This record gives sequence, structure tokens and C-alpha cells, in this order.
Amino acid sequence: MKIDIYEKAWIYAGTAIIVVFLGSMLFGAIVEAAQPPSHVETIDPTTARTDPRFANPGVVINSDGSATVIGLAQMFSFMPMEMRVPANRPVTFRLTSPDLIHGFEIVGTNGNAMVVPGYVTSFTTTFKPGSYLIVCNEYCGIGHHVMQGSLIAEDPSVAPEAGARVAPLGDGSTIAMGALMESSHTAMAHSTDAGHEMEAGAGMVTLMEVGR
Ligand SMILES: [Cu+2]
Repeated sequence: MKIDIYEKAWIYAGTAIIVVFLGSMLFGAIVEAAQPPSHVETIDPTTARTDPRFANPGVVINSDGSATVIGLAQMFSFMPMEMRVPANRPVTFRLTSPDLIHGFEIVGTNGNAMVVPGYVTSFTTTFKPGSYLIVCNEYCGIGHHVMQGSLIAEDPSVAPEAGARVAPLGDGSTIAMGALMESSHTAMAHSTDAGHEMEAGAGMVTLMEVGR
């Protein structure tokens, strides 16, 4: 059968594109350990803060040395703000949101998930020793840019003992407001444009009103 040279070229090009696309999916799944949502666990977002599964946000070290992080993503903070987990051991995150959709990205790792009200987001990963920044990568409102936390993966020998519960650092909303004020002051200090100053100031006042 005679196939035209141009038709042949397009057949090869089309096949190559499919191979590349499927290959990138396989690479993400196997090498980067991307985990698509595998289970659907629901929760009432209006009572998420008092639900027994999320009433005590923090890190729980399991008897096998792995860790479970119980966390809330909310306007505009993560609870707990700081998560200390053992390095090189499986860490399972269980997250939910009492208000709206947030992101939970552990910068520089494959920990990146959407936190959707009404559902429990769960994924497991491991960390090399170090400290990591956690950011919200789903725009959630006026304080979105200050919504951040930290994860510290430390050698299991210095990590909290089995059963130890690491309590959250104070009230998340207060911390979020402090962080926003701080960032607004920074914005004002660095801004030479009067318009930007107004904007940063206005944002601060709005959040304080929301927080009241
Ligand atoms: Cu956000």
C-alpha cells in the first residue's frame, strides 16, 4: 500500500504525541508518585471543627513509626501552623476545610492536594529531612497570600515519641491576622506607590472586620 509521505509523517507525529502524553502520565504516577483521589470520605463542613476526626488538629505518631497529620485548611490559615513529622517515614495527611476550597501544597515535594469542604482529603507521602513551606494554592479570598504553614521533617530519633500529640500553636485565626498585618506593613514599607499603600491598608481592615 502506498502511503503519501505527508500522511505518513502525520501518522508518526500523532503516534508520538500520544506516547509522550501517556508517558508523562505514567511518569507522574510512578516517579513523582502522584496520587489521584482514591477514596471519598465525607464530612459536614459546618461541624468540621468539632467533628471527632478533626477536633484535635496536630501530628500523631503511630506505633509503627509513621505519622498522621490531622489538619484544617481555613480562611486564612492552616491548623496546625507547624507540623513536625518524622523524616523518611510514611506521613498520612487527613485534611478538611470548614469554609471553602483551599489548596495544600508542600513546596518542593509531591504533597499537593485540594482541600474541599464536605470531604476529607487524604494522601500519604514521605519527606527528606528539612523544613518545608506549606502554601494555599487555591485562591480563597483577601488573606489568601498569607495562608501558609510549615512542615518540619526531622530524624525519627529526635521526633516526638509514639503516641505523642503535637498541639497546634494557638488559635489559627489570630495567627493569620497577625501574619496579614505583618505582610501589609511590609507591603507599605516597601511600596513607593500610594495606590498600593491604600490597597494593603484596606485589605487589612477588611480582614479584621471579617474576623470580628
Ligand atoms: Cu487560599
